[in-house]
Amino acid sequence: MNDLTMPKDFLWGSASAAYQIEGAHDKDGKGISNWDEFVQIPGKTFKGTTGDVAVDHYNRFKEDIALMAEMGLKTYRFSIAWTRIFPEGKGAVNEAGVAFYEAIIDECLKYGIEPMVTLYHWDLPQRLERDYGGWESPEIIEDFVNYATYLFKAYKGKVKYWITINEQNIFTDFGWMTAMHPPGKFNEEALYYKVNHHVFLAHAKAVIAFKKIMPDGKIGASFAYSPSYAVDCQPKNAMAKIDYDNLKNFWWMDVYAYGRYPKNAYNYLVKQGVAPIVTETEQATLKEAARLIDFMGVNYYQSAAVEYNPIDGVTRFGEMNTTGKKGTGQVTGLPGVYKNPSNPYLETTDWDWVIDPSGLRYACKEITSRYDLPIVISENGLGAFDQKTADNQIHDSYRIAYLNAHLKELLKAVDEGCEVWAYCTWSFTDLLSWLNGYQKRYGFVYVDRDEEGGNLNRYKKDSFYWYKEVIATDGASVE
Ligand code: BGP
Repeated sequence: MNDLTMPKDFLWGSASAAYQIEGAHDKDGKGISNWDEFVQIPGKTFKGTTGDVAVDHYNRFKEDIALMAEMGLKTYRFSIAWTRIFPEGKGAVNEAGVAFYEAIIDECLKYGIEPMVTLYHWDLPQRLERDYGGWESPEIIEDFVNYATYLFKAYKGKVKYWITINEQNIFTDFGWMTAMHPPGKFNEEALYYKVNHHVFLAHAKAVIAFKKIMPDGKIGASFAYSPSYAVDCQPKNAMAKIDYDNLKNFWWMDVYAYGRYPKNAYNYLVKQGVAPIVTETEQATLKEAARLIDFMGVNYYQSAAVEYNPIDGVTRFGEMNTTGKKGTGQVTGLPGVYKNPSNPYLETTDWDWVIDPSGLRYACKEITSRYDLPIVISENGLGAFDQKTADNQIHDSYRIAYLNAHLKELLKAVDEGCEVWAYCTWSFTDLLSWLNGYQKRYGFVYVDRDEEGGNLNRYKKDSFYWYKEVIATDGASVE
């Protein structure tokens, strides 16, 4: 037994996202999202997988939440599909969609599970994309705030924890730089920063609206944080690290926490001719929201090694490993600034993601010293190939080892003075991985389906029982 534990009210949780689990893509009045359309483009997803059926959580949420209760989960983080609430992004409300999420919330509350709601986990109403280019237009800010405000009012008194935006850094990078997510644009750097600016303002205005409706509620954004290590102490590599942090990490977290962009990065982007324009009113809005947010949400999967990248060095557009064939991912970077080589001290997953438990503690300490904010770990987990045996067992000892090692570091982070409110694993059931199909599994609960389909039955993996014990002992069973 470990002598470090989490406080009694610690939110042991698990997370999901609407498009990745629900299915029922055209049921009960739901509108069409950017993802519903994007997955139809040949070559965009692994073996053409879609979330049309996903793992059918839409019809099986009671079974899934009963399993969460059996495990003893304290919080369930899920996202709301904007298109179920406002099928056209704005205008008429779809009551069936509002009722669907209310049923999920009530089911959680019935078992004493705290619902944690993400407003935007990447599925944008296609109508807004068509009408004005979605996030490319400032028009989206008001539509997002209306959508958010509607939900704050609808679920006030039932939902205390809210996440505005999931991984703004990822969906904008994939959407406007590498063309891997909708709207599938390539190397549109100025637009990428403009889009981000709109997302920041939408987040900020939603936070301000939230505090008027639920002054005691808790709100923040979830950032995909890869803390960085310079490959060595050569000054040019140390410089590459600080540039990487300013451009790839603080660019987002500083706006959430301070309401302003990091100066050196902004200056660099001005020289490149791609910096977003910030008006005085916008600046004030960002600062006001920064004063109001309650926590920094962190999705932690891996750290990044950083090295100086010559001007004729690697670009941002290397191949990403979406097949699970180890070693097929390529090194990427920003010419003249930094690159992210592999870290010789760390193992990787089959999808070439670095496994670095101590990076989680590093991330918490950086946030604590830089922002002095409470932390919600809104995602952490291992994507792996799992095998179901003939007698329906799933022996995922590698997942237990991964989560155990990360939790150990999180316990140490708390012991070292970080205020951590929640830890949500990704994910509770297996689900669709956006670009990697169904074969990259993350859940405590195995779902019997693959790229072609399946019967969707649920089976508890070994990790299910392991996490149950962790929760029951407040973390003392972490080895
Ligand atoms: C995060 C997303 C999740 C989830 C997870 C695992 O970036 O917020 O939605 O997909 O990563 O990533 P992947 O599915 O690519 O393995």
